[in-house]
Amino acid sequence: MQTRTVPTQAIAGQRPGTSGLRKKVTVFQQPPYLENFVQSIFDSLDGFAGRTLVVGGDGRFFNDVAIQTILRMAAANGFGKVLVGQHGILSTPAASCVIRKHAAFGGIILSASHNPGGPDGDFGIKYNTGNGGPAPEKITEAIFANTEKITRYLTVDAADVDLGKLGTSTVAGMAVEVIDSVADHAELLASLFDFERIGALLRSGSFRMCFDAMHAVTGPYAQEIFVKRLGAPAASVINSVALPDFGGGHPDPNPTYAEDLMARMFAEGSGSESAPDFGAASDGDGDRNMIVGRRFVVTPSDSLAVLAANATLVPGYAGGLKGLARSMPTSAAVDRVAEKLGIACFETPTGWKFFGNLLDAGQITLCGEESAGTGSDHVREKDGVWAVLFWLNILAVRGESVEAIVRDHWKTYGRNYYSRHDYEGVDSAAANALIAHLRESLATLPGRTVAGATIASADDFAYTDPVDGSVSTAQGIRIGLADGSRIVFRLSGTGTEGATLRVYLERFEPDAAKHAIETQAALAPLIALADALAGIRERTGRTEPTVIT
Ligand code: VG1
Ligand code: CO
Repeated sequence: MQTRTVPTQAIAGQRPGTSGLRKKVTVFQQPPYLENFVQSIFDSLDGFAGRTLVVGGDGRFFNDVAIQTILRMAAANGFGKVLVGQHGILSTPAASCVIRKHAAFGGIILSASHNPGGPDGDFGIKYNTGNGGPAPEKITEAIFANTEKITRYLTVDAADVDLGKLGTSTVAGMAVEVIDSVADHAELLASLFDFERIGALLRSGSFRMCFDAMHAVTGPYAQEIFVKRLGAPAASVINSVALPDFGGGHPDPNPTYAEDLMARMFAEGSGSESAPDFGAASDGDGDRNMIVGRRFVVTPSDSLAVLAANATLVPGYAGGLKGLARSMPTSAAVDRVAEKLGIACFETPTGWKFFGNLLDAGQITLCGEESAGTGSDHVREKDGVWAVLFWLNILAVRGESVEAIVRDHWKTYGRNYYSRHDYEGVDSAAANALIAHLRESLATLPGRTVAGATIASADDFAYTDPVDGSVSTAQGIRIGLADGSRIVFRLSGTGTEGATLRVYLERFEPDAAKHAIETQAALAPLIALADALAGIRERTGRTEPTVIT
């Protein structure tokens, strides 16, 4: 093998965010942007000589080109083998599954997840460790440090691998095995859920489902699992052809961007024109899920709580749950379930990488985020199709509607009214100043009454990992009110244009007679308070959020 050492220079701004490095496709397309980052990943790892690397992505524009570059660099750096999904496709949870099942050293996932794709869209790349999970901050910071001092990258001269053909070939002596993108993940999911019972429900003719793959990576997974294995009618899966630009859409499963699904789930017609019983959507890389009942959207924080409360109905979790975890901005609905079950509930910073240690240590079984991510210890990523199957399994056993199950949950545990307001593409300087201003006022806020509300606590969330003791600071501004309500402010770490301000609003309502209020109305006083505290309108020039979830 002829390794080629190519001189290069550090490129500024290659620090991974909440979930890997995300930039415009046009940025990644300019050598040596991708090469520098990939070499910096390899330079931050030890002991991979001769070992296996998993590579795959969400199929977005530039995915195939980037994979060929990575294969040559993996060979030059001394990996023994690469497992790559057919056509370069692996959903994020499937990649996690493949890393674990094949005891790989780690994996590189190419995705900008819920960000739009195409030649003018976004691209992304992240490294997952041998447990199948996103690299912890210790590694992402080491990668970043390497990007700042890189002087060369290693590659080989070799032809492209045919990613369409299953089987093994070589790149400069390194084995490359093209694997079925779906098989391993589907097999794992079949071992957790009651496929017979779910299949019977989907084939019954009296239950209709609509899964919206949003022209993203879950298309092939949904076809194989829902249609082929479970026998759902073909019409149960829409937008299932994965496209490099996601059909021009924004593959973020929320009521604003999943328009097709929302139109169907809120349809007023009758018979086959009526709204299906169950709707769901996933995102670009298949790790998120949105759950919708007939004319009823399930808030992701509630969905996590409902799955936890009903987990023992599902074969894979029939033995009970070890513990639960949620990201800090996620509502405390799941905390109430943990309390009732007498198990621990951990509060972690935003991003799946913070769940890894708790899952590895066997301290938690289920975890989730308000951003439509739910998962368990079956892999080390959030898993969209898994969450949909979990809901289907519960629906098949309980025989009630989605809405009835959620309303019943509120009756038992109380309702955590919850909403997130996103202000996208805000001027970065203005967004940073807004957060800085809040940070400076933290010490003076407790005890003060603003817009009629008494503030009980105010801090900038810091987290000490209970397993390895690592500390993460500045993870979001939390304002707690005397009545238990809460507002959280943080800036997104996944965007590529300007800044995205996220404002998370939460109010607990124990009284079942007050569970039917429209969410934004129920949170109106908090929305006003958020503006009064942070000066959102004044500082960003925005009168309303870009997206409300
Ligand atoms: C967002 C979500 C966070 C999620 C992350 C990656 O991060 O808020 O909960 O883990 O995206 O999800 P941020 O920093 O933009 O708020 V995915 O599906 O885009 O990989
Ligand atoms: Co995603």
